[in-house]
Amino acid sequence: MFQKNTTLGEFIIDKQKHFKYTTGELSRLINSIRLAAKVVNHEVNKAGLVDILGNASDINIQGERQQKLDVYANNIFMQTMTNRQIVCGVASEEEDDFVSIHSKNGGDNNKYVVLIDPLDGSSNIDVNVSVGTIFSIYHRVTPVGTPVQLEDFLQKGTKQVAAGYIIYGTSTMLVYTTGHGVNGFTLSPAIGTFYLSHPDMKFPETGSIYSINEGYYSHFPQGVKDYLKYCQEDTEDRPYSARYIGSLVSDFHRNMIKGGIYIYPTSSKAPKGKLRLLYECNPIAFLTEQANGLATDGYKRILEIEPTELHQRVPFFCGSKSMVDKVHSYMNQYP
Ligand code: AHM
Ligand code: MG
Repeated sequence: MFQKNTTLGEFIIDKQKHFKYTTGELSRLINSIRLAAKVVNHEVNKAGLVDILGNASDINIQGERQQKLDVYANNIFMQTMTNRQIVCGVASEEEDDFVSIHSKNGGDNNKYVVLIDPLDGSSNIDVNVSVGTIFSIYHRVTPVGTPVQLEDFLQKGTKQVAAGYIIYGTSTMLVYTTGHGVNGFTLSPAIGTFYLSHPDMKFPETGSIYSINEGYYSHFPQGVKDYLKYCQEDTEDRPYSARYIGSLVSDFHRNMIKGGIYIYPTSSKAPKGKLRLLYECNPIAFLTEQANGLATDGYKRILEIEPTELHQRVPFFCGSKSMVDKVHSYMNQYP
């Protein structure tokens, strides 16, 4: 059992023993994410002070306007991965295509690819509300030493080696899993070190919070509408509380700690949902399952969806087991 004053650096080294025949490559990779997170955190915290607010002129692949900090965070994470040459490829929610990374020293032995959403929920930046970074790590499937291919990124979520997020909130935290539970580390701003603050995080079996953008109610599938009515019924343990930040990492983080459900369903306006399978749903689903929760598309496990494209969208239901089971019972009435 770890002391609460264990640093993330110490924790990563200790956990290396989970990986048979380890070369330390995954540890170095998580360390570099830790480093990039600190740089981005510094910039996010300055957002209200410097002239970094407002929209950059770029429109991303999703057709959405990028905020300047999105661009900044994307550059920092991409540069960290490329310059440190610890992965063979990176795909970012902010980039059209994946990037293949060649080792300058001719090694080309790196075996991991990273998929990243560098700054999720960025429409919250200019109102001083929490945002996050989400990452997902896989073993490449093509031969080491050759340029990475699309198939290295289009892997089912069950194949993830590690996943996590950084939440830039009232405190900055890094929460991650390598398939052996979920652990959360809080950044000490004075010292610049992440300390283990939330060991072995677990969703409560049930909860009383539901998080969904209810403004789109009239566009939702009937199963979701019926479930929302259930949440609002006046019984001994209901109505539930509605809490929606509009920043997936923050909504997820709260629900994991307090017990709750997050839903971004399909709608008549967004028939495939909004969230991206590879950059948002798979990593959050891996964390959810490692924390005893459930993550589905309303019917089946997110982690078993076979990806067909880098920027694929899926409906997303995730949270405390009994709450996700309950919403399924409504969804299954309209298969
Ligand atoms: P983004 O990747 O463009 O930031 O969008 C993802 C975000 C999630 O963090 C959040 O849960 C959701 O979009 C909010 O969407 P909406 O404003 O439609 O409720
Ligand atoms: Mg996003």
